[in-house]
Amino acid sequence: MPRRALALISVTVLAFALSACAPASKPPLVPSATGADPVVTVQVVDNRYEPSEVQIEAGQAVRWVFQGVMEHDVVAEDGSFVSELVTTGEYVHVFEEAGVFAYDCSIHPEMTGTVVVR
Ligand SMILES: [Cu+2]
Repeated sequence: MPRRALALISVTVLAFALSACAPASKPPLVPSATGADPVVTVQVVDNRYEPSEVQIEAGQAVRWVFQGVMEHDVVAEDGSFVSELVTTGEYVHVFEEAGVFAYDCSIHPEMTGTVVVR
């Protein structure tokens, strides 16, 4: 096989591998909590979480309200809360245990936030 053909195949395989791994890196969706009464609200705008850090007590809930022109989501580092990519609506999660929970937007890595549960 000519060397140029081999190079072309290598590039094609590499491009496919890269495109295939991007969506797979997002953990499975965790449904928004229903019936919870959130104590804090985080605005999701282009391109940040406002405020980027919130503090709550164990058993309390956080609400994220999506307001960006672009799609964003909320993806916990540990996969414990994962929203859909949306431009409107809200997502609620109840934090049952104390800890520090880091999250980001799956398509805007510069968007980062933290929920501190005491
Ligand atoms: Cu985003």
